[in-house]
Amino acid sequence: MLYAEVVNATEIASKITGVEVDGTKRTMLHTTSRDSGGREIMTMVESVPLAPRATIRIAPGGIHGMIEGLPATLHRGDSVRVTFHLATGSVSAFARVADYADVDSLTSPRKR
Ligand SMILES: [Cu+2]
Repeated sequence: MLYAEVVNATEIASKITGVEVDGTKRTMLHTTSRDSGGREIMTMVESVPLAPRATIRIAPGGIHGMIEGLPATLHRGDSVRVTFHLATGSVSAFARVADYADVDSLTSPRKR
């Protein structure tokens, strides 16, 4: 899974049209919702709108990056380059590799 916070620091509307994680096969954007039985279901999304000055949280229970083909060479604490493809260009950043046990503490909303 890929979790992140994407900030549009501009006055121009954009959208996230894809995401790539270096060394992996592919990453899809999914949303999370619940079916009538309360089970979590994931649906692929083509793009995520990014309004001017908006912050999108790619976090557990919501939009997330579903990574396929994660190499065994990646370990907890490593950094991996992530590239977001936007309607207005591409942006890269480094993401930290974490265990599932760390996810809650790493993705809880930041105190401001
Ligand atoms: Cu998913």
